[in-house]
Amino acid sequence: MSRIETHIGDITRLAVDAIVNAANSSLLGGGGIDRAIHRAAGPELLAECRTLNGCGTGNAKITKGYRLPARHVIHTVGPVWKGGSAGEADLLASCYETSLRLAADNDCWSIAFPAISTGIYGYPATKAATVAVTTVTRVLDDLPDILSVTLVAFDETSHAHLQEALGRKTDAR
Ligand code: AR6
Repeated sequence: MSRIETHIGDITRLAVDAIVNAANSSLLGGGGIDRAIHRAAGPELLAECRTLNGCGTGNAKITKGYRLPARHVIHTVGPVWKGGSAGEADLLASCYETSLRLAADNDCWSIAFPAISTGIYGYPATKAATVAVTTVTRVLDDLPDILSVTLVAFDETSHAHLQEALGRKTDAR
């Protein structure tokens, strides 16, 4: 059975070992999902983030989940879309790969990802879904202990992009 599943809805409600936040390099909060996660986790999350000295694009850092049902939050910084020839795909893939490895290093065996970079950062949703699915599939081969990766879409359209990307992966096998 596949360890990759999809879900439509609010990532802050998921009771998994770690949810991933699409943050910015300050790690001090912002709009979109970042705001939703900080609001649901409570002020202790921002206090811990202040100790982390930010995070580079494509990298990830882990904190506790505080008032969230998830035990941990993995904060990653996606690339801003600049047309596609500024290394965006590699940086986005690095967000997924670094977050998964960090999860495994911290005994997080169920992880939920949002569609990193596809909101305020402007990454085209179809292309981002392909990067998410291909990267998670590749990295999971190397991390047999991870039990489930949930790719979370906030609406039906994003969900359709994920399903399409997962379908292409199945066809190719
Ligand atoms: N649950 C699941 N998905 C969500 C939720 C939610 N509660 N809220 C939004 N999304 P964005 P980015 C989806 O803009 O593009 C922040 O200010 C949303 O529909 O949150 O990586 C940071 O601080 C979209 O598909 O993140 C950075 O400055 C996806 O999550 C900047 O935005 C990502 O949208 C990061 O931009």
